[in-house]
Amino acid sequence: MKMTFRWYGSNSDNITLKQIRQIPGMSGLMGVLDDKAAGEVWEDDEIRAYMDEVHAAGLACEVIESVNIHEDIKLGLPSRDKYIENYNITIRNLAKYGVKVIVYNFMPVFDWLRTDLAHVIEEDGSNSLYFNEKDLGEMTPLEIVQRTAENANGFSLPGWEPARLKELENTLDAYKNVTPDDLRANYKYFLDAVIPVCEETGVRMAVHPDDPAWPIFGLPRIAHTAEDFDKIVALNDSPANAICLCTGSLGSNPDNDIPAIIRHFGAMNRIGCLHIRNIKHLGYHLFRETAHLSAAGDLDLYEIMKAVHDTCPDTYIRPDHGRMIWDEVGRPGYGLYDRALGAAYLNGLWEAIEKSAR
Ligand code: DNO
Repeated sequence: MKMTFRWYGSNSDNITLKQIRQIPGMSGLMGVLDDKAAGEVWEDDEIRAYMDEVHAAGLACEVIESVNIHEDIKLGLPSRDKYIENYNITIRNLAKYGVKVIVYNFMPVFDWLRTDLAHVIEEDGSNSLYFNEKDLGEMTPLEIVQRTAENANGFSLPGWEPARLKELENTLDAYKNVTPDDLRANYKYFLDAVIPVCEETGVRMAVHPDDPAWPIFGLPRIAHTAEDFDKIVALNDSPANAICLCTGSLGSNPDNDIPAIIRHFGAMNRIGCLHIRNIKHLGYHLFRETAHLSAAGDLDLYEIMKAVHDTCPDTYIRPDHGRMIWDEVGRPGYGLYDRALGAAYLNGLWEAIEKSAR
């Protein structure tokens, strides 16, 4: 297992590489070029600048996140071929700098969605990301976008790039007649075009689950259950067509048995990497994010790490979203302290699992 940390680049993150390097057991990053719009080529020199900085800090970066898919690809428009060509150039460019896994998602319009980015947890005064579907009922998609941007402490949020969301109403409209099967067909077209480039360059595509794990705003969503992922891996039968198994996203639906899902896809060699966090279910389509500790939420992190150990022990993981603690002000979900505690905890579980397996 390689422990990694998401870092947004020195222009966009208030956390330094030195701080990340000092977290025990940290091997590298899940990196991102934070200012790239969906559909744009990630240029060679931009990637080199990011990697040079990361390597100089003594960290690796073999996973890159949020190489976002242009909506025209998801919608299956004729213009998709141009964006797919750009995507393939980006894959080749990333591979040149040692990238082995690209995390992306195939969610229409919205990436992850929350109704509160700083919900106070009464027991200890920390705060975390929170979702209550009832609160959505009163908000239009445009309002939720505005509110999310306003509450982000001035930071950009992955998946909420202003350029992409500017055209929101038109985009929502374009999805009106797109069924889940249409979306899957467009997805297959995309995979069939990029997976050969991945195979040639030694890169794996790792799709992030829908977050939360159900359809929102009436949009088609096709990546939130084990059955969905069975269909996805069958769309293109290559190990390069893999999953970024995000425990918190899938875990937002209590019916998803996360350790079983990891074992299933791990045994098939279809897990490219994992995002690991815990959540607490508070009601129907209502949850908040918690500390990583099993006892803090409803997911069993020991069973999750054991499933990783047993089926995909060489994979990359990162502590996903943390709470805001110790008066930290930062990017919602992506502060330093609670994610560092999460890494330490996951490393502790890993050491115990490894030693007891000997
Ligand atoms: C949210 C992240 C996601 C993820 C993208 C990949 O916090 O986990 O934004 O990186 O879905 O495209």
